Amino acid sequence: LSKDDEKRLSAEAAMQYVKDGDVVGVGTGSTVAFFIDALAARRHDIAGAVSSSEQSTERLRAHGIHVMDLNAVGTVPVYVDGADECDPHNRLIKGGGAALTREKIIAEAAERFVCVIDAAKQVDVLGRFPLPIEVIPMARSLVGRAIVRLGGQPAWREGVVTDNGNWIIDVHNLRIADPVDLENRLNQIPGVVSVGLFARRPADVVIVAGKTR
Ligand code: DER
Repeated sequence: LSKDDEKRLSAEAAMQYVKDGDVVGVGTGSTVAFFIDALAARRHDIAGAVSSSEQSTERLRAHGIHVMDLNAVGTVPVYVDGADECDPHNRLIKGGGAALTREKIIAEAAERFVCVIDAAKQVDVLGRFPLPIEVIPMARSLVGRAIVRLGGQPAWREGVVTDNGNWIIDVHNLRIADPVDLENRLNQIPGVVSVGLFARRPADVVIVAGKTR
C-alpha cells in the first residue's frame, strides 16, 4: 500500500463514526482531504461541517458541504483530523499544516476525536517531528529564547502566516518524555497562542491505514 492509499483508507474508515444529522468537525491536511471527499457522499445526511482552516473550508464548499460557525453549533459529535506523530497513548504532534490552533479548538469541542493516519506517523516517543507552536509575531524572539531554556532548538517557519495572522516556530531536538507537562509549560509562555501537542486531550480513536488501533 502506498502512503496515499493508507491515508485514503483511514479517511474512508472514519466515515463509520459519522451519524445522520451530525455536525462534523473537519481537520486539515492531505489525509483530511480524502475524508472531505468521502464526506461529500453523505453531505445531505449531515447537518454540516465545522472547519479548522480556510484550506479545508474551500474543499468542503467545493463539494457543496454546508460549513458552519462553531459558535452557532452546540456539541460537535465527531472531529476527524490527521497528525504528524502519534504515540501509543494516542497523544499527538500536530501543526505540520499550520492549522493547529483551530484544530485544537474543535478537538476540544468534540465528543469524539478520530485521528486518521498512515502507519509512518506512529512513534514510541513524540518529538522526532519538529513541534509546531503558533506565536504572536511580536513574541517570536521571546518565545524562541524560552524554548532554548527548555532544551529545544527553535526554527521560525518564515513566510508562513496562519489563518489567525500569527507565525509558527518549529521546535527541533526535543525528546518529549512527558507530553502533558511540556504542553502545559509551553502554553504558559506569553505570546504562545497554541502548542502542537495534543496530550492533555489525546485522540479518542486512532485509525491506521484503515484499521482502528
Ligand atoms: O497540520 C496538521 O495538524 C495536519 O493534520 C497534519 O498533521 C497531518 O497532515 P497530513 O494528513 O497531510 O499528513
